[in-house]
Amino acid sequence: MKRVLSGIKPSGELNIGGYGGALHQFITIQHDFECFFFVPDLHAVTVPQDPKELFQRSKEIAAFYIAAGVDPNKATIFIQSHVPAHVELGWIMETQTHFGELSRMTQFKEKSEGKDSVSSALFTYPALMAADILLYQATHVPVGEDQKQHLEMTRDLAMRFNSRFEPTFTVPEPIIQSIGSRIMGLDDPTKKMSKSNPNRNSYVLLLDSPDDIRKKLSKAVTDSDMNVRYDWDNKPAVSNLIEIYAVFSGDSIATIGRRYEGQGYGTFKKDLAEVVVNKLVPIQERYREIIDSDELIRILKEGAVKAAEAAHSTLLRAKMAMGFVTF
Ligand code: AQP
Repeated sequence: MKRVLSGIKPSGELNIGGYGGALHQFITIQHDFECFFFVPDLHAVTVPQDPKELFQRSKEIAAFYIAAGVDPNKATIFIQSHVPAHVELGWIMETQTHFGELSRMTQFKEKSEGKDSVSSALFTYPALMAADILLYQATHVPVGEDQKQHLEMTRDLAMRFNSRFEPTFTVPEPIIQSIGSRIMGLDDPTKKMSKSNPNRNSYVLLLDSPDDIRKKLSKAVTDSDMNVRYDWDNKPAVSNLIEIYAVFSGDSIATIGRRYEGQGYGTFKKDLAEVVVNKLVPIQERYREIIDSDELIRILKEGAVKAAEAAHSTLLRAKMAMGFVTF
């Protein structure tokens, strides 16, 4: 059975980067895989979070999964901290992880750069991520470019554990989509579009009003060439916008290139905004129906029970393999 685990951290308001790199994929893969889509709240707290915001954002991310089209009857949707097995296997994974490996993680280097102090959990984050994936015996993990290194480490840890003790974990494969796996900031195409960027014009939020979406996309940086062409080496800002267009319209890069050949940026940016608005408005409507509903609570409670059942047998096997006393 092919199984997927993936999630989006509740570390800020969801933007079209997370949509392109994750959520958008969830909708299609749910038909081909048994899916576990979780809200990694334990990962979010590796950097300081305001408690009220964390509470709200965790519900928001789950509501967006459903609003964007994840079917809770097909996929299991749950909040990570509702399944304690994550923390328990996370600790076990830490015991198998080398300090040097963690030190090489580029995300840790980026997130700790220039900070006086960071939590030790930010450093050991990849061990918890490995536990998340391995608990469910996931065969596949959809990842954005930036998570490739962490998934590689998950694979190493699974193989290390399997050979040191006994075969326990499935070694997962990445699914990296060619389009939308790295959506860059609207203000700077050399930086990934990120929830935690303080510049609100660097991203379009999934909850932005149609007017704000239009404004932000019209202000997005381009270049002085005035030619809509997909060429990451020479035209990264425009290539990024073309990629966003492709994710939100479903059109291929070649089709978009042909459509806007010789037309300059004005028309292209206006059409791009309409493509994004048309996709987001129905998602926003469904989101507003469910965010404060009993339906959402029911889905999350049922999801936690199903996830805990699936996680339990792996955790038990891992503990037995290591020699823990289990009854
Ligand atoms: N800009 C992006 N382009 C493509 N994929 C992206 N992802 C996130 N941003 C982009 C992918 O979405 C999945 C979930 O990401 P996440 O929110 O859990 O973590 P993140 O990558 O750390 O997201 P942010 O927005 O950068 O959050 P902060 O600023 O809080 O760290 C992942 O597969 C990710 O690759």
